[in-house]
Amino acid sequence: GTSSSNGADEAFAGHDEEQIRLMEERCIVVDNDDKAIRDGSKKECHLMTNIQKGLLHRAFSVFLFDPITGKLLLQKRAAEKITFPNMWTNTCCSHPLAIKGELEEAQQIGVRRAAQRKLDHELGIAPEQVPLDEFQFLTRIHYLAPSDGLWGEHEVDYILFITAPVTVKPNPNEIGEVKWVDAQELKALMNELDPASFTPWFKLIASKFLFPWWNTLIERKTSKPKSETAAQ
Ligand code: DMA
Ligand code: MN
Repeated sequence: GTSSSNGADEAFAGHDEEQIRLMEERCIVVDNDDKAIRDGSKKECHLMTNIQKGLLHRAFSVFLFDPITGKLLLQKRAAEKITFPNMWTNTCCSHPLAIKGELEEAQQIGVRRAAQRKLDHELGIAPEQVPLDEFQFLTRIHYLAPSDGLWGEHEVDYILFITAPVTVKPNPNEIGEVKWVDAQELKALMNELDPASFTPWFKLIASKFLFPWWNTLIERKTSKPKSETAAQ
């Protein structure tokens, strides 16, 4: 509302109240070596004026696969999102928060906790369906991407894969649509739609890493006994 401090802020003009509220979350500001420096609001971290001065924060990108079909769950970001609205992207992205449990770095535990929290918030996936030790950490990527001029991303992004049977109930404030795709279906979708229909980080990950990793996942599933596949 107009009485809140955010309501008077012209950076938020025309945006969704709930998404404005979420801009108060405390992200983890990091240096180029991903060393935590301090906390910073989600708003501060995503304004291009700050990003242009070098402000960088920690994030994660989850790719969730169905254990039976091997398909990847995609989401189309809701129209309500302040950054990158209406774009197709990987299963779930967000930020570990500057709170005790999510600042913890051993075995990427803080990032895993944040991933579990946001899979529930965005997709209604129960935390028990995505146990923390089931997330496979692939790598971290450092990237910068403007959204609309005012807003953008500049992150150290932890890429997490997980293969798990899940029940999905999307939160309409976060997600417009979901879709399960195999690798061929994803390639067809990426050829068919305008490149601007996909988030920049998803295109980056899809062009550099996704397909070979996805193949490895399928090979592991089809060529190893279950006991070995389950081992990390
Ligand atoms: C931010 O995702 C993280 C990456 C890797 C782009 P997001 O904009 O979906 O974050 P949130 O869901 O917290 O708004
Ligand atoms: Mn971010």
